[in-house]
Amino acid sequence: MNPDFRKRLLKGDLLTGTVVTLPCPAIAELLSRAGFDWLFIDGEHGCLSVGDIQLLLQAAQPRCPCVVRVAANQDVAIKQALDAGADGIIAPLVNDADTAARVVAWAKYPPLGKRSVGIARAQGYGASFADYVVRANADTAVIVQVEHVDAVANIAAILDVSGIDGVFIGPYDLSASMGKPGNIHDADVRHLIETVRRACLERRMALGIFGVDAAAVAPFIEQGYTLNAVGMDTLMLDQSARRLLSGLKTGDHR
Ligand code: 3PY
Ligand code: MG
Repeated sequence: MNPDFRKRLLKGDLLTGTVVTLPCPAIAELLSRAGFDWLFIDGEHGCLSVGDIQLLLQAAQPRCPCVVRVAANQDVAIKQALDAGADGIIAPLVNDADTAARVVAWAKYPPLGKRSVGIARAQGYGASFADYVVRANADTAVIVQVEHVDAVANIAAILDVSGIDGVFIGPYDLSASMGKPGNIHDADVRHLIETVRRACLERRMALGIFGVDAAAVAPFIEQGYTLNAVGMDTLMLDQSARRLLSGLKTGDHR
């Protein structure tokens, strides 16, 4: 586990990551060398088993901190990601304070929470167990996704939950919850995103967002978003493959 990630998150450092969805360790390794501050390992929408997630973590760490977006807000997904060695978790669709409190509890050992104690990769398969158990609560980042109209309505109560280190806006699910799936530039969607930004900045809560490319994320960085994920392994591969081929066909390579 990389103790710096949570510290940098809380300090408000600009942390630019990218999303890994493919169960291929070489891709995580390659992206970990590209200069990103963190990798967003997508256990929710990526085709990743717990075993795949561990292989991605092994390929990218300790070069690059990795945060796992868990498949669902339940204790099993959270403890498996952390036991595999994630530097933090991102919990999807955290729509109210009770859910946020449960996520924190499942991610932190007692007395702060209720995380169950295992012996796995995070604990050095036993060799660094004692050290890990002492450090884990301080070094594990807990990030909640605000990506539903209900979450925006409950934003103050969610931010009041102790133990949340950051908020990550999911613009796509947020737009879907408003009956406008994918319409992330819609004025009403933008209005709710701005509501979340103000609430987070008022409380000095680290805030981030996902965007498919630099143009999508850059305006948010200017507005104080520090924990951002730009692009995705699949998009990068698809776009560069198409660009390569069309450059050859049209002569744009010259
Ligand atoms: C969303 O836009 O819904 C996301 O979860 C992005 O990560
Ligand atoms: Mg989402």
